[in-house]
Order: sequence, then structure tokens, then C-alpha cells
Amino acid sequence: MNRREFLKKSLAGAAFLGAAGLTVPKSASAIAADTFDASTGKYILPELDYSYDALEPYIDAQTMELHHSRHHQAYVNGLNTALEKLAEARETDDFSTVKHWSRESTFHGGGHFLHALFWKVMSPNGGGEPTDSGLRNAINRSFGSFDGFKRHFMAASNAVEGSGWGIMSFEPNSGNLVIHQAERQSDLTMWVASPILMVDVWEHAYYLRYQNRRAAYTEAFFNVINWDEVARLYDAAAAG
Ligand code: MN3
Repeated sequence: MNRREFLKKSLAGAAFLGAAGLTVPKSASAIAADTFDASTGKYILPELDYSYDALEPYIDAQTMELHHSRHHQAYVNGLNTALEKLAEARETDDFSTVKHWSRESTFHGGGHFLHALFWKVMSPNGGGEPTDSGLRNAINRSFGSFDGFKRHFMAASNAVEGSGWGIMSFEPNSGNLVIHQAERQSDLTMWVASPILMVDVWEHAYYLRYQNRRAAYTEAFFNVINWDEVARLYDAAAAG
């Protein structure tokens, strides 16, 4: 994209966001680029950095083409549709289908972001062991050795029940890496989205006072939200 196209896209994006009364933080940088088009406000299918046959013989060209152009595209479309439906729900104040579209948004959002990252963490020039000392040290600290990491990662991935993912993540409280499994690709979360406000709706969080009246509890919750802390989490997440 040349500078003029970039400016045009940026201005269109600014107009769109301005019309919606929104601003995006300047420092927010996507972990996987080209997953969202600010000019239309829609998520988009990112292009691969390599051709469909570039990972042969390890991953075949036909699988790559179907996986990227059909499966990933379907997640992008599903995410956009779900977010439109949730916007409609807010406009009409009809939240009767919020459970369905919330599930859809996280299933397709999880799919979109995990695949965008998946394409990036593979390369025709990949393989071997990490050369970056920071990552190497983190793997050794967290798993004992590269071999320990590899065996753990493969075992966890091989043992995912049904469809899903094996995932290594940075856990910011300890600074260590962790390996976990994701069944399907969501379990109602959107990977890469950073939590900044949460309410515990397990019964143990409200049953003594509210019994089965969860709606009364979530209403009451709004009287105790610490918005300064939410803002701190927002700033930290937006700063990357
Ligand atoms: Mn897939």
C-alpha cells in the first residue's frame, strides 16, 4: 500500500470510527496484522506470507488452501455476522438471542485470531530450535529444557479431546510460559483479547445473598466496579 492509499484508508477508518463516536488507542498494535479493516469496521482474512505449497512436504498445498481460503474465511464471516447481531441487539434492546451470538462471536473470533497467529508461527524457513536468547531462556525456565517443552507440547496437543488446539502462552503474573489445550477453539473466550472487566457468575459468588437471582447480582455488581482499575488494565492492554 502506498502512502496515499494508506492515508485514504486511515481517513476512511477515522471517519467510520468518528461517526461511531469511537477512538482507537494509537499504541494498540495487532499481534497478527491485517486481521481487521478499520475503514469498514470488519474483520478480514489476512493474506499468507507464503504460498499454499510453501510448507510442502510437511503440510500439503491442498490442505493449506482449503484451511485458509474456506475454513478461516468462514470464521471471519461468522465473527462479523455475530458482532452485527450483537449490535442489533443493543439497538433494539432485545437480548433474547445474546447467548447464541455471544457463543458465535467467541467461536468465530477464537477461530479467526488463532488461525491468524497459526499462519504466522509457521514458515518454509522454520524448524530447529529458537535462537532468540529471551525465548530460549523462558522455555528452559518454564519447562526445564527444549526437549521437555517439546514433549509436553506434543503430548498436550495429541491428547486434546476432539477438535481443538495445543497452545503455549505467556503467563504475565509469573512471567513463565504455560502449555494448555483448547477444546474447539473458544470455550467462549477470544484468544488474544485481554480481559479488562469480569464478573464471576458461578453460584458460589452470589448464592448466599441472591440465591438463583443472578440478574439481581449482576445489577448489584455495577455498584462496585472499580473503573480506575479497569482503565489501568485497558491502558496496559492497549499499550501492548
Ligand atoms: Mn483450523
